[in-house]
Amino acid sequence: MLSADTLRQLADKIKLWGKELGFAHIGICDTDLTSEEPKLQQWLDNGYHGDMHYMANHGMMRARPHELQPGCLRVISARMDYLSPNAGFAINLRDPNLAYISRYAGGRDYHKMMRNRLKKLGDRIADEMKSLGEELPDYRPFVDSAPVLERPLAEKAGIGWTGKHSLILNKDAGSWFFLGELMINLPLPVDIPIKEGCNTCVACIKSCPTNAIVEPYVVDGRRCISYLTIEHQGSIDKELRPLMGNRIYGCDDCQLVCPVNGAAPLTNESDFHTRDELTQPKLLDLFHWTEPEFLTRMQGSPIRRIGHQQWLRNIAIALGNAPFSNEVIESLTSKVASGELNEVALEHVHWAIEQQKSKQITQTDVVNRKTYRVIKAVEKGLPRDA
Ligand code: B12
Ligand code: SF4
Ligand code: SF4
Repeated sequence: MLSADTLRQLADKIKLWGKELGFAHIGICDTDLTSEEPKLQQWLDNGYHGDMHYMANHGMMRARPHELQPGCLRVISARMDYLSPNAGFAINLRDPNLAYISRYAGGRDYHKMMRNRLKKLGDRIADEMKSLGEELPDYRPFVDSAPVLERPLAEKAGIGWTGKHSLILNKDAGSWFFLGELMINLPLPVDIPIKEGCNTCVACIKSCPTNAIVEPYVVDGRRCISYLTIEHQGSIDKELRPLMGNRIYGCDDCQLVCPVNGAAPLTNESDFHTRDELTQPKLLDLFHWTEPEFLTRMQGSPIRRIGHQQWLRNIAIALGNAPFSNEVIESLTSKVASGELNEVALEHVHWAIEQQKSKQITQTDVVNRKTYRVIKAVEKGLPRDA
């Protein structure tokens, strides 16, 4: 049985080891998320999870870490920063012939890397327990695992507060970070949640291109560009397509306009640096990648997970939103002729051709007004990353 003093010292060591393993912040909380259960249930009842069926499958287990990992007493919540240098947010959003790819996805997939580091943290705790002559602890790492309600846990553990865009943010760290957890059966001392909040700011709600933030702290997943481009495999609502602009994988707008991100640190992990081919990529170049090329170039990237057809579907929407160009129409038409498209991708490519042709007659604004305001906010508020 560990004394309160030994547990406190152990918690301090865990935070130190976490830093050595590349985590920017480690916090500890208990496993009680009872107050979150009605909010999660309401979100599911509203159907905001769309076809992310895994969100509903686990029932309330997502809010009950001790049911997920029997014996678990504490959750060690960890933050890892991912903002790459030379983010070029505004450069990409301003040019509708370039693709915008969410900045979390420009480098290597974070899941395995973070899970391994969390496992190492668990192993170090086990070594320490052994050297103290104590029983070895049970622990299990989670990163973005469907069953865990990661944001409320991070909030409880003092990593940050819940922003009105529903992400966790912190005045020193902004929100450009991933979350991961180590569940453990030790009664470590818990951290205190941060009191800070968004106050009267509503910038993220106002700037969301598809109005997915339906009320403060609540995102209707079905309208979020991240869901549409990554999670949703079927046809995308025609009303939403023009609002997606050139965002072909994820979206960052609600974080781009957030004043708290002005002070966000860059990542220390070179694994998260944007790959050359994804730094200001031309839509047409990406559209021309064959399936083997897509699979080779996206090796180790989270983008690979969506597959080549969904990749083409997403780019087709952006090409439909791009300014009129004969080259674009020719590329879209030859893709149809190639016979390589599945039904869903084909329908989007036909849509893009129609959009392009309609612009031949009426050249409309290439960047819509909301996106223009986001670009301005980035250039003013995030000059380093613009
Ligand atoms: C499903 C999912 C999505 C879905 C749904 C998003 C959503 N808002 O739920 C989609 C695909 C749209 C998505 C998008 C993104 N995601 Co995502 N996603 C998840 C996942 C797997 C589950 C989230 C979840 O449980 N949603 C269900 C709802 C009910 O939970 P919630 O949003 O946390 O809601 C709570 C609060 O809003 C709160 N609440 C409700 N009312 C009120 C009122 C007040 C006053 C307060 C304080 C709180 C509050 O109660 C709710 C229940 O606890 C997590 C990983 C995980 N396992 O947790 C990653 C995760 C949340 N995603 C992440 C990221 C990075 C993104 C994107 C930024 C990716 C991108 N750039 O494209 C976008 C951001 C969109 C956005 N604004 O949320 C990170 C967030 C890191 C952070 N800093 O917070 C996570 C934690 C993954 C990770 N391991 O790092 N995501
Ligand atoms: S990620 Fe984009 S689409 Fe999703 S809530 Fe944020 S601004 Fe809206
Ligand atoms: S943009 Fe404003 S309201 Fe939205 S998360 Fe940032 S501070 Fe909060």
